[in-house]
Amino acid sequence: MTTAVEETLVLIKPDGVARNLTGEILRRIEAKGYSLVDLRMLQADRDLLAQHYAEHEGKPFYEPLVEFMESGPIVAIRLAGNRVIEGFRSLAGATDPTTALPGTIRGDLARDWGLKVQQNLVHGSDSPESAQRELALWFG
Ligand code: IDP
Repeated sequence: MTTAVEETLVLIKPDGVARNLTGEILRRIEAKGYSLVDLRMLQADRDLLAQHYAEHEGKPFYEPLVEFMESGPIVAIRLAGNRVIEGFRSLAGATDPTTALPGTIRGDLARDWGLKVQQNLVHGSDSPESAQRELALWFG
């Protein structure tokens, strides 16, 4: 096992905020031992979302995804901890709430509510490069 203190970008997506799950999601993150370095609530505009999801442009789910992410406020979190990039993704669970394991944020909280797969409550950066790029986008 290696140790590496990292930072990652976590987003509580509009479904998480609308369903009053911000506290529950933050509780799980803090209980795991990660540190909230910075946190802001904002309504993301299309330009920010287009940059954030640039790798998915052109895919069939891109437009519904951007529309969903524009649909309400998002909580953006700069999160720090030992191997937090991989660790938070493990805490979040699989992308599709239907197959996300029990014990994960998506597995426990998204299954019966997110009727569409994009409604999976949270985002977490998937690599150190993505984390750096996404943190710069959302926190400047
Ligand atoms: P991740 O959020 O688990 O890293 P990505 O593959 O990066 O998953 O996809 C970004 C987001 O796009 C997902 O969280 C989900 O909201 C949405 N998404 C991914 N694949 C699909 C799909 O096949 N249909 C609809 N939405 C999708």
